[in-house]
Amino acid sequence: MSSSRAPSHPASSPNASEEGGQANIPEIIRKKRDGEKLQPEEIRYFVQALGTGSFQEGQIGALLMAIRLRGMEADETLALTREMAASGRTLAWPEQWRRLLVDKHSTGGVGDKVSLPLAPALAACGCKVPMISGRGLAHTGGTLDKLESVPGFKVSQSPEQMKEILEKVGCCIVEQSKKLVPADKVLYALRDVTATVDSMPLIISSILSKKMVESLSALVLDVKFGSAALYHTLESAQQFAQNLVSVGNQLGMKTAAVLTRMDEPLGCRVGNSLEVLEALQCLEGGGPGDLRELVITLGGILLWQSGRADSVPAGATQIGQVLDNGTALRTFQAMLQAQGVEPELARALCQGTEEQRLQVLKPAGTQEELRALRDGTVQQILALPIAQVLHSLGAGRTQEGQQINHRVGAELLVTMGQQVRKGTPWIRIHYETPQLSNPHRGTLQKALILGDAEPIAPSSKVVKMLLSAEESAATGSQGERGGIPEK
Ligand code: IUR
Repeated sequence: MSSSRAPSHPASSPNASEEGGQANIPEIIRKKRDGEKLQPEEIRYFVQALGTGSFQEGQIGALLMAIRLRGMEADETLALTREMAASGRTLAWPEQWRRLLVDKHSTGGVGDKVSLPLAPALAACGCKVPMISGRGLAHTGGTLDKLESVPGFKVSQSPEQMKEILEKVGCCIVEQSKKLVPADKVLYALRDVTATVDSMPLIISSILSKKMVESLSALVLDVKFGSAALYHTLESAQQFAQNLVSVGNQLGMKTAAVLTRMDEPLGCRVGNSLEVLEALQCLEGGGPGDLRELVITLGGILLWQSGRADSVPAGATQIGQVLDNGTALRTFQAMLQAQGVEPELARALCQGTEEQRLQVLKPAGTQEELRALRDGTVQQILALPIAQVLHSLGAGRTQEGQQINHRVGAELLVTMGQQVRKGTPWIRIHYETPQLSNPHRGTLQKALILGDAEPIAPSSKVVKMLLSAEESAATGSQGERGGIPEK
């Protein structure tokens, strides 16, 4: 496999922020702090300096905050994305894979384990999925953290190992590394601890630099909106999705986006190892309906974009078939093994009973159920307070590199629209140290919103699709849910 490598030293210093041939880093920070536009050379200098240690951590944090507060213009974001992608190697694949290379990425949610079933389902349909994923950011969970709850799973894979796994299995899920998008590895971890996660140019460059390095043919983005998402309103998420789709297309990937609701958790389980268990249910053709719906919708779009299905619904049907007939699950098992999991453990997880799975994933020491405080119909189960409590119980990080507890999590015991009686258990919290406290219990109780309305059926989380420009032209318009466009 061939690959290209960026120069390992910063380019010549930018004129505007140059002092006697030395780049003046405080000047780059000052410019962005004061709302000025950074020049492409300054952006290149910044990204290349991340790899050489010439920026102090405090300076990186300051520039991130300046970008968070002042934003970036479209061409600055595009330049940042390209430079981040060029900070490491670009993956190059056999020519015959060209149309098969697809991937999905989400902007982060609570209980969002979609990548775990989706990558093997796509591989089972003949695609190649070289997924470079992320860890938890802020209160949201990360695919890599979920997979690391499986003993032996190695998220760190070289480009050569990725190619081998793609040849054998069809999909892999790996982390950024010194070789792969190293600039994102540095910035991703620092954003998480400097309150700069929710910056549009930083999110766009983080997501699309990883995808650009994968040399994809087609990409679908799951853009979340709602009280537990980075974007709270449909309008702001749609604006963001349009920017993502536009930059993705400019970078040569057929890019589509789906806008999905993130007020309640996706599925019924939140927390790393609990989410692996739920992903396995989905891979067996079961599991919560909202999870399956999102997996088959995103997969359907990718199969259609890559020419493996005549329409999005036809693609969704294919994904449903490989979930139902066991081929996606067998592909997941093969991926676990290829990424370091002992064959017996992978078999116990993928072919075993729930009990055998729990022997591998080891539940948390303590489990406690909270009960409904009154009679009523479940109107909402707010994901944000649940995620915040789990984060403070050790499911997420407050410092870079911090160890997390993969066993911390929550199981929802009621569903939207269900009628419950006072005293009905509605959530089971899994924890160890720190212990669940009364303030935690109080916060969690506020997450269950009960009303007096008649029971209602849960509504779909998929609200809207934005297809790439080329596909929009082919289908006539952006697709709304319920009117999934035919090619
Ligand atoms: N996923 C990423 O890879 N990067 C981000 O910034 C977010 C999600 I938010």
